[in-house]
Amino acid sequence: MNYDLREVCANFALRGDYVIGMPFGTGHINDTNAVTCDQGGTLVRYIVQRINTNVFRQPEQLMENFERVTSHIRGKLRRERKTNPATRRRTLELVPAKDGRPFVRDAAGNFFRCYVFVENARTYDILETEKQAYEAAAAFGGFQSDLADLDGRLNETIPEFHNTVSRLAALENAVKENRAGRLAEVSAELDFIRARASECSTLLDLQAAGEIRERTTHNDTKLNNVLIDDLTGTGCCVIDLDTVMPGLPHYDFGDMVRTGTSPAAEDERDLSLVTMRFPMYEALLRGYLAGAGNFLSPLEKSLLPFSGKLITLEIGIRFLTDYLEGDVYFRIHRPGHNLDRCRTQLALVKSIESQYDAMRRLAEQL
Ligand code: ADP
Ligand code: GN1
Ligand code: MG
Repeated sequence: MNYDLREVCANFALRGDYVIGMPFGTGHINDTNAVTCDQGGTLVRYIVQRINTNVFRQPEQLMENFERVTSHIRGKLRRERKTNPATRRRTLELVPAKDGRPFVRDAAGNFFRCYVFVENARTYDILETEKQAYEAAAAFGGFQSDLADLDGRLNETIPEFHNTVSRLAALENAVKENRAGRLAEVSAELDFIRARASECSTLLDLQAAGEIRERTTHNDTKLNNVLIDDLTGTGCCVIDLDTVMPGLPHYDFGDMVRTGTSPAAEDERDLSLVTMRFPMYEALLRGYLAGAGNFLSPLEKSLLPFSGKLITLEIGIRFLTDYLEGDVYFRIHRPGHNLDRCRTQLALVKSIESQYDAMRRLAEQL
C-alpha cells in the first residue's frame, strides 16, 4: 500500500473517528479496504477504495457515471416509496469528500472513493445454492431494468470492454509480441480459442445489423459483485459499478453463467472440478428473466445461452492475454495464476458446449 488509509479517510466527510482499516474482498482490480469508525461509541464501517487508474484512465468520468446511476436508482426507490430497510440498501451510497467531490485525490495522484458498508450481507465467490443463483441474477436483471429509463448515455469507462473480436485481436497481438516469453506453454489454449474465433463476432454482428440493441448494463456481473442479504437471502445490492456503461444485456447474463454455474473457483487447478451445473444455470436464467424479462425481445432472450459460452471464452482470452503480456492487468497471487484462470474458463466453455442443446431448449421454454 503506497498510501496511508487514515490520512485518506481524513479527507472524506466521515462522521466519527477512524479506528482501523484493512484490505477487504477478492476483487482483481481496485484496492478495497473496510474502514471502521467510532461514531459516539458505536462502530460503523465504510468501504474505501483506491481506483485502479491503470485500468480506469478517467476516474472523474467514472465517478460521474457512479453518481448518475446511484441517484437514478435512489430516485426510483423514493418514488416507489420503498423506504423499508431492505430496499433502502438497494444501491451504493457514496460518502463525499470534505470538499464535496465524489472522490479524494492524494498528492501521489491516487484516486479514492468511499461508500457506506452494507452490513449483514456478503458476496460469494462460489454460489452455494440455487436460491442464491436466482436471487443474484434477479438483482442484476433488476439493475438493468432500473437503468432502462436512464436519460442519456453513460461515459464509456473502458472502451470496447466486451468487444470479443477486439479481445481476440489483443490476444493475437500478445502472441506476436510474446513479451514475457511464455508462448510455448500455451499452445493447447491458443488452439482451443482459435477454433472458436468465428463465434466471437456473433453478438456484434447482430448489433450492427440492428437486431439487438445497446442498453445500460453492468458489464462485470461476476457473482461476487452482488451482495446477498444474510437474513433474507435476497440479492440486496449490486456493487462494483465501475463498468456500468452502454453494453448488451447478454454481457451481464453471460458473466453470471461464467461465475455462477461452476462449483470450482475461478482459478481452480483441478479442471475435473470445473463444470456447468445445469440447475444453477436454470436458476440464473429464471432469476435474470424475473428481473429483466420485461424489456428483452424474443431474439435477445434466445441468445442468452450463447452469451454464457461467449463471455466465458472472452474472459479466458483476457486471462491468457495478460499471462502472455506478463501479468500487467489482473492482480495475481501466484506465478501462473492467469494461465490457471484461463484454463478454468476454457474447461467451463467445454462443459457449456456439452450441455448447449439443453441450455437452449430451456431458454426457449421459458
Ligand atoms: P473490485 O473492483 O476490486 O472487484 P468491488 O467494488 O467489487 O472491487 O469490491 C470488492 C469486494 O468488497 C466485494 O466483492 C465485496 O465483498 C466488498 N464490498 C464492496 N462494496 C461493499 C459495500 N458497500 N458493503 C459491503 N461490502 C462491500
Ligand atoms: C475483474 O474487478 P473485478 O475483480 O470484479 C474484471 C472483469 C473480469 C473479472 C474476472 C474492470 O473484475 O472484467 O471479468 O475481473 N474487471 C475489469 O474475474 O477488468
Ligand atoms: Mg468486484
